[in-house]
Amino acid sequence: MTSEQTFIAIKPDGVQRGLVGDIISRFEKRGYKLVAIKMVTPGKAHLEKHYEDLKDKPFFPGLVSYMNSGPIAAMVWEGREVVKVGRLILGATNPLASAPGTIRFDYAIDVGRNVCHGSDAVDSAKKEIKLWFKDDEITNWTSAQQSWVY
Ligand code: RTP
Repeated sequence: MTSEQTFIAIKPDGVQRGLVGDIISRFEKRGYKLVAIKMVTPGKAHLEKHYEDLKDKPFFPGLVSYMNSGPIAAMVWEGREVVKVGRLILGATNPLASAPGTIRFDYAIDVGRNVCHGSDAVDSAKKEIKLWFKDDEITNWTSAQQSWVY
C-alpha cells in the first residue's frame, strides 16, 4: 500500500468557532490516521515563510495577520492519497465556490476566513510538515482500524 502524509491546519477562525473536533472527525471517519497534532501560535515570521509563495499578492499582509490572530491547530494526517483527498474534504479555497458537504461550504462564506488549510501537493506537504513539526513530534503508530479500512 502506498501511503502519504499531508499538513492540515485549522486556522484561528476554525479554532475560535469550536470546529476542531468536527474537522478531525471528518478525516478520522474517512479512514485517515492522525500522526501529529498541536496547538500553536507560530508568529509572523513563521507564517510569512509558510505563505512565502503568496508574498506578492495584495491580500498577503491581511492573510498573515488573520493567521496570526490566535492559535492554530496544526496536524499531520496519513493515508492513501491524503494530499489530494484532504483538499477535497476541505473544499475550494473560496467557500462560495466550494461543494456542499465540504468543510468550507458547511462553515464559511468568506475567502479570508476559510477555516482550514491543506497542502496542495505531495512536495509542498513535505515542506510544510518540516516547517511546522519536529521529527519527534510525528508518531509512527499502527491503527487497529487500518485493516478495516484497507
Ligand atoms: P490554504 O493555503 O490556506 O489551504 O489555501 P489555498 O491553498 O486553498 O489557497 P491559496 O491560494 O494558497 O491562498 C492561501 C489563503 O489566502 C487567503 N486568500 N485570500 N482575499 C483573497 O482574495 C484571498 N485569496 C486567498 C485564503 O485564506 C487562502 O486559504
